[in-house]
Amino acid sequence: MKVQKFLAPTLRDALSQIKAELGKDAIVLSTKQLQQGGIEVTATSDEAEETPRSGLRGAFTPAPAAPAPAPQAAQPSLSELDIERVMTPIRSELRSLRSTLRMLADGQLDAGIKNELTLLRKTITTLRPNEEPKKDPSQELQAIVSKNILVAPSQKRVVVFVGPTGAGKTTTLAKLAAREALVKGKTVALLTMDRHRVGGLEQLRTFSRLIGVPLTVIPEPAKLQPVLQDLAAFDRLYVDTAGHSHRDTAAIRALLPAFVERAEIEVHLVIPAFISAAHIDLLLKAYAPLEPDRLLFTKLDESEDLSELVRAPARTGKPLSHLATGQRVPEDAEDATTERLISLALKGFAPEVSNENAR
Ligand SMILES: Nc1nc2c(ncn2[C@@H]2O[C@H](COP(=O)(O)OP(=O)(O)OP(=O)(O)O)[C@@H](O)[C@H]2O)c(=O)[nH]1
Ligand SMILES: [Mg+2]
Repeated sequence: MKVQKFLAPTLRDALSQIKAELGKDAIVLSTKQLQQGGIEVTATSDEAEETPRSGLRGAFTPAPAAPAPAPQAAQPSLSELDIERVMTPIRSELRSLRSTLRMLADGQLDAGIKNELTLLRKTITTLRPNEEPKKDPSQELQAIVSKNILVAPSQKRVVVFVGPTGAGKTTTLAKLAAREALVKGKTVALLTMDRHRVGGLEQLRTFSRLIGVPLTVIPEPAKLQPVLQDLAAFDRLYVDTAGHSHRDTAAIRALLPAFVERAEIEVHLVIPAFISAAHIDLLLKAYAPLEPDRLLFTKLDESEDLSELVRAPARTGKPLSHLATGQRVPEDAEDATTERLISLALKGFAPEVSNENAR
């Protein structure tokens, strides 16, 4: 018996090969669809060895059955059987393709593709912050400026400074009082509600003597209003308070009795320019009960990033009144203007070069 395997791209080619090699009476024993493509056909030329199990008979002619050969017409042609064997995996492949096409038509695969896209989009979004080109800060700030009021001068007779400890309240108060009294020739008085800080009163007393204006100590917040009436003859009254961190909300609220009558009073929240935007927002929140009318930034000379000078008033809706740029009284204070804020936010603070240093 000669059993031989034939590899061919199609069954038709395989059968041609078998016919050429084993003759037209060859019997196909098995066929196998190959994964890499093509077909493997095992065939024999020995009709005596044929087994009935396969039902695979001679590829080209029916094999004669030993005892009583069945009539040829009653059996399917061998070629058909072979083709059927080959067709089974092809049919299953077609079925799978058909179901894939149906899924496509139903949009089920679409959902899969959508999920893939969503994942891709998420990945791209997480990458984007590093990839995005940086915005032009000047354009960004100009856009803020065009939509918001950033500055407003002091408009009321009584100016009260509140804010965190060491922000520069007392020093800035002295600068402004000196300017009003000495430069503008206004009648000015200093008042203080700060009874906490060691040396605080002495500090203010020194300033009042230097500027030549009276100082009144307010023993408790509720006493502010009557004193304001007593000092009705003065053009400007500057009121100092003790510093409180944003965490000390009780102490901040304790100042409320001073503000029962607000018509004459303007509250300025004094903030060191070097603190973060988040810290500024915490201060705004903590001091909200006192309803600050203005923000006042100090210590510009100690700060690197001054963009909050533009951003904070836009974000909070509270305009800036003044800026403090150093320790010198009264020189290191100025009125806030929009142009100055943009310049400071973009270029930072540049201290004046004194003649002494220049030499
Ligand atoms: N570099 C710089 N220092 C400043 C500025 N303003 C105030 N200071 C200094 O900051 C320190 C604290 O200033 P004060 O005016 O006492 O601050 P305060 O807010 O009254 O402080 P408390 O009363 O303790 O809450 C002092 O040494 C000031 O000279 C400023 O604009 N720039
Ligand atoms: Mg003080």
